[in-house]
Amino acid sequence: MEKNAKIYVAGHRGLVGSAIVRSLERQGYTNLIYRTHKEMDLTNQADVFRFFEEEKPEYVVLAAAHVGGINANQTYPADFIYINSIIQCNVIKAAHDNKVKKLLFLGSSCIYPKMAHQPMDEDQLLTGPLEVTNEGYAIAKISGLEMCKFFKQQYGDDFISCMPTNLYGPNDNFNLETSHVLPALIRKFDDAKKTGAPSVELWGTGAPLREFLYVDDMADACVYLLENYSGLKHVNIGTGKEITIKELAEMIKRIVGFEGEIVWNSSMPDGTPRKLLDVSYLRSIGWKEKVSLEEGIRKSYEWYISQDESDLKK
Ligand code: GFB
Repeated sequence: MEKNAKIYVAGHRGLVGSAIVRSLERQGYTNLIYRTHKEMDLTNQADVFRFFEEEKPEYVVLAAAHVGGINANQTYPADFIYINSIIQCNVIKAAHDNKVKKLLFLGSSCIYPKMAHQPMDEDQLLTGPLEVTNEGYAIAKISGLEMCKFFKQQYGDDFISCMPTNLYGPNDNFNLETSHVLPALIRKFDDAKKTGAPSVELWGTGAPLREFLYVDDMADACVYLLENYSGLKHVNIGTGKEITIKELAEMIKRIVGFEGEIVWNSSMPDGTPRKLLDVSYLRSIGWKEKVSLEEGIRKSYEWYISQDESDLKK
């Protein structure tokens, strides 16, 4: 990928998109283009097709998606399946029609079968029933992965996909109704520390295991795949390490400095018991993460307290 190649990052203001912009700029890519949601509605096919015809990007990172944690996914499945399906159909088709050299599509580890053999290698996709709390999102994302594969098979488009584990870091979503667990816990413990609350309520039992990758490591892996990978199969991106939600909560509680109690609300869903990625393929092509969970949480908390409160809690 030439350093002056025209690279369109869809979703450039989100958790992953903003990290990919930082990574590309850090690695000397100077010709990045993006549009805010106000400037271009990715669910509007005419807008997307016009943008691609006018701008003719050479490379596309499709990091725009309608995302959320377990509660949002369970509550709004129609939104998750519709919005994500429309966005990816518009962008993938426009990329094909305008002869984009390469497109990277982002899946998510939660789209593997609920009871997939752990750790989950890439061949386990579509081998069993999905986790019900995020079925809408998962079906949309699976169809996006498959669409890239079929455009490669039928037309020879260099459209590749990756499958990231749970991500966190700067520009994360801290809204307690729609966020993922790690940012939710940073906010809950920070709020409780500030208000002197005696306890913090967390969801589920704390028993599920999750894998977490700092978003700047994820972004570096995406750029690495853009530069080095053109295979048919999606590539898992993760650390290969997992932690229980209870252990995660204790770690974030300590880093934030909250000294009260943790109360588990078991009326809230645990979701899938484990979703550990097998990252041996990514390792075999030479990539490994740099930021540990402890360091990543510290960086995320520092970013969180440096932000304007009102912006964070939309
Ligand atoms: O991160 P999370 O919302 O989604 O929840 P998933 C992970 C675990 O943390 C669940 C528990 O067992 C939650 O019950 N948890 C405890 C909490 N306290 C909280 C809290 O205050 N907020 C949240 N959000 N969780 C998502 C998928 O699954 O994984 C998405 O639903 C996406 O589609 C994402 O793919 C990566 O990890 O269970």
